[in-house]
Amino acid sequence: MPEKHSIQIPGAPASEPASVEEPTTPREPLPPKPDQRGPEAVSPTGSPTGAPATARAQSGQYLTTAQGLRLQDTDHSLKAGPRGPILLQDHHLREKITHFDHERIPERVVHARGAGAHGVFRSYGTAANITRAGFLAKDAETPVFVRFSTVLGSRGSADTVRDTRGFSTKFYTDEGTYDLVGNNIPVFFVQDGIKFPDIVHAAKPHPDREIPQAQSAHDTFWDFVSLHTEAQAHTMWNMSDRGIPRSFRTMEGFGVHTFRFVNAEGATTLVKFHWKPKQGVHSLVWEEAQIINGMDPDFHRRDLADAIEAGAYPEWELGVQTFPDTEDQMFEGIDLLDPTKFVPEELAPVQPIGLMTLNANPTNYFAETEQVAFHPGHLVPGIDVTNDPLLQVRLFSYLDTQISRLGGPNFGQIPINRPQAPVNDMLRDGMHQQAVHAGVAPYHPNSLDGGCPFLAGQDMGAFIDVPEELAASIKERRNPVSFDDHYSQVGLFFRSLTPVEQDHVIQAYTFELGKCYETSVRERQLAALANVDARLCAAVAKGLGLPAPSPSEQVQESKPSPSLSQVGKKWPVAGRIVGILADEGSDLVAVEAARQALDAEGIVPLVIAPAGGFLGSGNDGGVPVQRTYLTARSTEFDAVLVATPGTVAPDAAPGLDAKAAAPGDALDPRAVLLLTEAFRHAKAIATLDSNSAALKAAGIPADAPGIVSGKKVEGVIQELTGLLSAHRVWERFPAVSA
Ligand code: HDD
Repeated sequence: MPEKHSIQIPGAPASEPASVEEPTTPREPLPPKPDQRGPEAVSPTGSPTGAPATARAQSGQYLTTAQGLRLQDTDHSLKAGPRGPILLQDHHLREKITHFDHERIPERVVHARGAGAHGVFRSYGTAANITRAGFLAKDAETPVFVRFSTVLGSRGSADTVRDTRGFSTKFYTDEGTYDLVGNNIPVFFVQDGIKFPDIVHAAKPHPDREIPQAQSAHDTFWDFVSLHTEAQAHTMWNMSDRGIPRSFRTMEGFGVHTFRFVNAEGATTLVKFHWKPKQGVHSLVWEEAQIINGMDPDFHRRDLADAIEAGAYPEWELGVQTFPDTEDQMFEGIDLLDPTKFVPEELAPVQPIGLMTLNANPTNYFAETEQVAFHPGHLVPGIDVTNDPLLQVRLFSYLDTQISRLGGPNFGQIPINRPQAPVNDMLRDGMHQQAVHAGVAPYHPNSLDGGCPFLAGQDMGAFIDVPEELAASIKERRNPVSFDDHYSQVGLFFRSLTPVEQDHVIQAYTFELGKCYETSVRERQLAALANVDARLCAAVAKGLGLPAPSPSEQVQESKPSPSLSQVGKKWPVAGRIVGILADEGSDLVAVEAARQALDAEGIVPLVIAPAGGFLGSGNDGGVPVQRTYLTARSTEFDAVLVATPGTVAPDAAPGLDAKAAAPGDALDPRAVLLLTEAFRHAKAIATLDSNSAALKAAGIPADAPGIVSGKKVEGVIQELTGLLSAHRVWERFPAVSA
C-alpha cells in the first residue's frame, strides 16, 4: 500500500486523511491487430540510427509516451491530491493534450473531402513507342495511391452533392513519383490559373452566412460563371449526370490538360489522359443524390471501402488520346492548350495503355488519405508539361499549398508521400525534418563529399525538359484568340446526350438557378444558355418563370459526339447491389436461391426484412437479414427483388405501429416507400409473384418497363441482371415537359 498523505487546512475540522488512489492497475495488453503496422523506413534514405523499420509507431505492446516511455496510468492527471489542482509537472498530460490540440491540420482549400485507396497499375506497353516513362513499359507494375474527392465541400460534407470529383493518382515508379491529378470532367472552369481563386471564392459558401455547404446552387457561383463565360463548359458538365456519380468506381477520370510524351529518341507526342472505369460510367438521379446526402453522407466513401473489402476491386483502364506535337498545338480546330475544351473521342479515339486495380483500403485515414500531397509537377522522364496556362499555374500552386497544409517543406518524407525510388537530394533541415542526413556538402559541385550525389544523364534516367522553341512574342496579359469561343463545345455536349440525359440537365439548371435569390443572376445565366442551345434555354426559362432571351452569338451547330452519353451501353454487373425485400411470409427457399444466383454473378444481395436476425429456422439456420425497414433506403440498391407476399405482421416492425400506419393487409409504408422510390429512380424491379400484392401496394404497374416477374428464380435473376447491366431502365423516366 502506498503511504497516505493529508493536508490539514488551518481552522478546518480534522478529518480522515484523504487517501491517494491506487495507480490504475496495468491490464494485460491486447495483442496488436494484424493490420496494425507502423510506417516503414524513418528516412527516405534509410534509418541512419539502424532502428528497426517500425520504430516510430505502434511497436511493442505497452502504451508509451511519444518518446517510448512506458506508462502506468493514462486515465488520471497528476494532481496535488485527489481534489487538488493539476500539476504543471504532468508531462504525460501535457504531451497528450498538446498533441490532441494539434490533431487537425488545415483542410485542403479545395477537394477537402476525399477517400483514398491503394492499388497497382499494370502497363500494357502500348505507349512504349511514344514515351520512355519506365512505368509505361510493357508489363511494368507500379504501386499507386488514389484519392477521390469533391471540390467544394468541407471535410465533413456529404458525398453525393452536385460537384466535380477529383481523381488523383500517385504512381510510385522506380524513376520517381508521378502524380496524375485529374477530375471526372475533362474540361475546367477557367483557362488561366490566375482565375482559380475567383472561381473558388465564387463557388465556396457565401462569406457572410457561410452557406450553402458543398453546393453550386447559389448566387455567387452563378454570378461569376455567367459573367466569366469560359466557365460555361465546365458548368454544363456539372449540370449533367456527371455531377452526381453513382460511385467513385463508376466515374471516368481525365488529366484535363494536354501533356507531352517524350520517347527514347526524344520525339514528342501530345496526349490527353483518360481513366475508363471497367464498371461503366454511371450516375445517380438528383432526387436519389439528395436523399443520400441525408441518409448516408458517406455513401461514396463507404461504397469504395466496402467494394475493396469484399474483393470486388474497382478497375480503370488508363488511355490516351494522341495528337501530333505541331507548332500551333491545334487538333481539328480545337486548341489543345485550352483546358475548357475536350477532343471528342470520335475524332481521337482513346487508346488503352494500362490497367489500374484498387485492391487495398488505407490503414489510417489521416496518415494516408489526408496527408497525401499531390502535385502536377511530380513528373517522370518521358512525361512533360505543356504551356496550358492553367497547368502552368498549377505547377506553382500545389507545392505552395502543401507547405502550409502539411506544416513545412518536408512533407515528402511523410510515409504516404515517400517516393519508392532512391532519394538523394540536397534539401536540408526545415520543419518536421525526419531524416538524419550525413555528409558535409549538401551543395553542387562539391569535393568534400566526393562529389556526391552525382548528376545523371538521359541514359541514366534523368528528367530532361523538352527543349521547346518559343515563338518570339510580346510580354502581355492575354489569351490566344482561339480561347475566345466559350459556347460551341457546350452546345455540342448538350446535343450529344440522349433526351433523358438532356432532361436531367434542364432540371439541374432549373434547380440551381431556382436557388438563386437575384433575378439578375438568373437572367444573365439564361442569356449564356441562349448562346448554347435554344431548346435548353427555353426549357430552363420556363421552369424559372422568366422569358427566354435571344442569343447574343450565333449558336454553333457541331457534330454530336455519342460517346459522351452514358445511356445505351451494357456494363459488367459485378459489385452492383440488389435489395431483396422479404419477410417470414416469403418463400425462403426461393429467396436463398436468388441470393445464390446473384452471388454467382458477383452481385451483392442484401436481404431487407421487417426486423434483423434471420428469416426462417431460428438464429442459425435461416436466411440472414442485412437491412431492416429502419436501416434500408432504396438509394442503396441498384435493383430490388420483391420476395415479400406483401403483408407484414404488426409486431414484426420495431419502432412502428405497422397496423396503424398500414391499415388492413397493406405493405409496411417503409417498404412501399422503398419500392416507389426504386420505381421512380428507374431501377429494375423483379418479383417472384406475377400478381404481386407488394407491387400493387406500391402502385407499381406490373407491365411497366423494367418490371420482371416469373416463378423461376433463375430466369428472373437472369432478366434482372440484363436490366442491371444497362444501369437503369431509361425508358421509365418521364420526359420533362419543357
Ligand atoms: Fe487543383 C487540389 C484537380 C486546377 C490548386 N486539384 C486538387 C485536387 C484535385 C485537383 C483532384 C485534390 C488532390 C488531392 O486529392 O489531394 N485542379 C485539379 C484539376 C485542375 C485543377 C483537374 C484543372 C485541370 N488546382 C487547379 C488550379 C489551381 C489548383 C488552376 C491553382 C491555381 N488544387 C489546387 C490546390 C489544391 C488542389 C489549392 C488544394 C489541396 C492541394 O492542392 O493539395 O493547390
